[in-house]
Amino acid sequence: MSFVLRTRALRARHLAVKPLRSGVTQVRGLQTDADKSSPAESLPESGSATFKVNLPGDSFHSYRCDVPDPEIEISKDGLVDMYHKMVQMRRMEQAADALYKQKLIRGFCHLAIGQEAISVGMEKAMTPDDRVITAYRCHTFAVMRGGTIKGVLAELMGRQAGMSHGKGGSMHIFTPSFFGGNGIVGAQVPVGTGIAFAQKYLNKPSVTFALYGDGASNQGQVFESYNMAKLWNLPVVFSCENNKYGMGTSAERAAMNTSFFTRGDQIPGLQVNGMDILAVLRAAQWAKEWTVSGKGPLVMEFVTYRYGGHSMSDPGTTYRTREEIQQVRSKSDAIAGLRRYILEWGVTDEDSLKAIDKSAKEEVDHAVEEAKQSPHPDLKDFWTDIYVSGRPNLSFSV
Ligand SMILES: Cc1ncc(C[n+]2csc(CCOP(=O)(O)OP(=O)(O)O)c2C)c(N)n1
Ligand SMILES: [Mg+2]
Repeated sequence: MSFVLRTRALRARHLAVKPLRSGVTQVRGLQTDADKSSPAESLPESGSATFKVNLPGDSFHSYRCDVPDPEIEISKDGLVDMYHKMVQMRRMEQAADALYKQKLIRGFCHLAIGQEAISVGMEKAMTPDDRVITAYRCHTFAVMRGGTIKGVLAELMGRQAGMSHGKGGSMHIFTPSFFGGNGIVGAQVPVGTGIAFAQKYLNKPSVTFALYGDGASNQGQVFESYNMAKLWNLPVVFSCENNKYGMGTSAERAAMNTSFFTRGDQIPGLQVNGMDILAVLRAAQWAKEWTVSGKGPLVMEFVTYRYGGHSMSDPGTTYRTREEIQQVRSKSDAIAGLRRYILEWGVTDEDSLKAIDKSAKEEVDHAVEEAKQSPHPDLKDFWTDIYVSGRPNLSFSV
């Protein structure tokens, strides 16, 4: 084929796989509404007593394994707690957006507005012994894993009160169970596999969730990690947040197989409605049971969406339409979905939810003010926290 013909053929193919501009690219057959679960029994009086909820059967798709039982036990307090956390996380990210526009945050800033159900829902299934490692869209995970809103915002602003004393930025935020915040696309996946290796080596009954994006899924080091994890049956859940885009490129244009949960070859996989927090929670519980019982790794795909651009420097509307974003917001927003569960199931009333919204705003406003008051690091501290001095203590804390 001549060069011209081949170029034309490639262009035709490229156009054929381009997502329709008129609507969101749907993941075949997976239910992505945020509010289609329903209680299987009447709700108890007590806030702490659990009751059963049925998830729609098509909240999950599986590969080389059975889907989890689409039933979950949750309490009224548990639902309200998750609502509070999701609202807090959205407010925190919105505050970061505003601080960036005020030039109080400089450099890169990647927000997870739209994806809150994943960090908040997963956390509910985890214990402090479990480990999490993510890419750069990490602020909400850092708070869920023991960080603070003030610590994240101050870190983004480069202040001493930041979780890395203002010297790391969003891609260098850690807690004892959260291993960052990593800027090199995909690089956290082999590191997460190594953490899971240590968990297995030390006989810990815990799991590592290694998060990465749909774009990162095409990285060679991700497949190398899959291979070693399956060879050694490590307790790692490769957790792909499929928000449909890697920077300005849709998953359809970047990946030969967009069913990310099937990409582990011998590793079983699960695709999950990442907009219904109850589906996320159920999937994370199931994945934890699977890995801790010694069955080896899993590849989990959370189907989600980011409302904003890739980072603050991307308006996010040149490679997708405003209607597409609006359609997801109005149909699948995770916070609106949980709000509807709480109100329709009679967990609490509208006024209580408004009070939670108000207190979440106040908590974040307060954190912003405190972070602003914190000074920048001293010049002398620029040379600390770089190497471990002397003989490092090699006892692991995984
Ligand atoms: C090794 C490497 N290649 C390229 C980049 C530039 N880059 C930053 S983010 C990104 C897209 C990643 O998309 P995805 O994995 O889907 O994550 P999302 O931003 O959607 O959360 C790219 C290509 C990078 N940081 N590292
Ligand atoms: Mg992505």
